[in-house]
Amino acid sequence: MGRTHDACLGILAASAGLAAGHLAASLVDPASSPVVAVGAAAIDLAPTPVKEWAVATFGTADKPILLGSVLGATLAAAALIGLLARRRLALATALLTGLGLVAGIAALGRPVASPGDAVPAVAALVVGAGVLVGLSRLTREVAASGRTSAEGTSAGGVSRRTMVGASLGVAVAAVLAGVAGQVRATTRAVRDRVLPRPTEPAPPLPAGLEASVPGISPLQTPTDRFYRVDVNLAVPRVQLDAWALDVDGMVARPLRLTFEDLVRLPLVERDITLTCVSNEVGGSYVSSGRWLGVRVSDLLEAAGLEDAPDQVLSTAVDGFTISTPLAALTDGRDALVAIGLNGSPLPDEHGFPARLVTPGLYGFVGATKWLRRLTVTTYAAEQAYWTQRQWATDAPVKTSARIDTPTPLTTVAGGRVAVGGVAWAQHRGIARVEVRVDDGPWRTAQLGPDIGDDCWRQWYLPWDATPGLHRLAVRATDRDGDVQTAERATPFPDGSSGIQEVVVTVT
Ligand SMILES: Nc1nc2c(c(=O)[nH]1)N[C@H]1C(S)=C(S)[C@@H](COP(=O)(O)O)O[C@H]1N2
Ligand SMILES: [Mo]
Repeated sequence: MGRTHDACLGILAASAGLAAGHLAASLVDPASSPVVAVGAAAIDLAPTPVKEWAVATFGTADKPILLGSVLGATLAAAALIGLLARRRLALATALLTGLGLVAGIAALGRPVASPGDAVPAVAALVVGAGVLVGLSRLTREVAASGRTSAEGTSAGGVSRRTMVGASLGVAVAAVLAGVAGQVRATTRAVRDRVLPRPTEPAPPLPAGLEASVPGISPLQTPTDRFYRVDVNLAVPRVQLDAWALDVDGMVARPLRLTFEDLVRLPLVERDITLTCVSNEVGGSYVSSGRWLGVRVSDLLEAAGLEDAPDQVLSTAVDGFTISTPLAALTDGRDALVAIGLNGSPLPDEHGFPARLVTPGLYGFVGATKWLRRLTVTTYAAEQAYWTQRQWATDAPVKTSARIDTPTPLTTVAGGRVAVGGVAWAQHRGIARVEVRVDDGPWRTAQLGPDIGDDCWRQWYLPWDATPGLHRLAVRATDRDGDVQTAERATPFPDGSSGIQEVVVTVT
């Protein structure tokens, strides 16, 4: 039994520990699972440029890649610990304890951690160290009996079999614990999910252009295709009976509303497009949905504003914060505490049980998921997560258009080709979309049904395509008359301004 055996032993011990920790975390808080907690701490500590680089380079794969890296680094360290264990078991155990400590500190260092969140790290440590010490002893016994069997006894074979059996047992138990933890962490009782009827329903959706222009984004994004952006490695799973929404800060009457209280208030249904400021030109971080919720202005009115607040700081169940200009919540637009999306309760990924949706603002300043608290305050007094990272405090959505079809770098048959996509200028509305082929003139596209200024607009242009390589460009104009330009003005990171160009080959 050589170095490979020793390294595997370390890896097995760490895997068993991580699996035990994952299972324990599913009972307390999935976000305190060792790998998840360390990954989240890494996101938190990473300088903003690193975060932006990761999102730009890996896109939505950034989370699996981060978790994979943390797991890989842990197992690599575990292999080294395994190599040490044969001669210096005490040192190896101490190093393994160090890994457990890192996980524990990461879990407890989160903005909303309770002492119980240390349990997964402790479980990981106890199981990992137990397996390391146990298997190391076995290894020594096998080696010793191997020497005696060479001198004539037959005990060595039995011991070796015991070793293999014990390792397999640990491996199977680890897989079972890991899977059980994952299943527990991602399921929640269905009875939590009850959606009340709107007091003010939205009219039925008109038929969108998706029926006639293949490839164009549907007027309403199906919930399972709605883009997802957040800093969470583990999706918070909120238990309804332990949840309430607080409205506090500079108010005359602080409110605490349970889900039952919330759904008894007037509920409106609105079609609103949500966009991420990190959406690249032509990117997919934009979606439209039919939201059901309570107007934020109703809540603020019930609480009664006092003094001179200028922002509402919203806090999620995990302590993440977003600040929204008070003006955007009280100027008459339909900013909502939403509890439903497309006729169903919010999916966990999109903020169950309640989230903020602010028409016209990028998600990072107006769309807090897993909402727990609305604090009426000032920018001078409180800074939100992204504000602390030097992002803008106010971020109105830029007028933008996207070409959905034809897709970039594809080959299309010559003749009549439908160029189509969506355009959005939430809360200002789209007045015009224009398409340019190569260096030709800007030609006005047909617009799809208008379902309000807060929702995107489908558009299409029939194009007589001639053989060769062509460049298609699109730009939108909002109802304020602002034309989308090629410049990517950046008052905050990235910014989805700039026009999209798509290159296609026509045969
Ligand atoms: N709690 C919480 N809410 C959040 C975020 C987050 O990281 N945590 N990200 C925001 C950002 S940057 C965007 S663009 C939107 C995305 O909402 P969606 O994932 O439902 O599309 O959620 C916002 N709300
Ligand atoms: Mo975002």
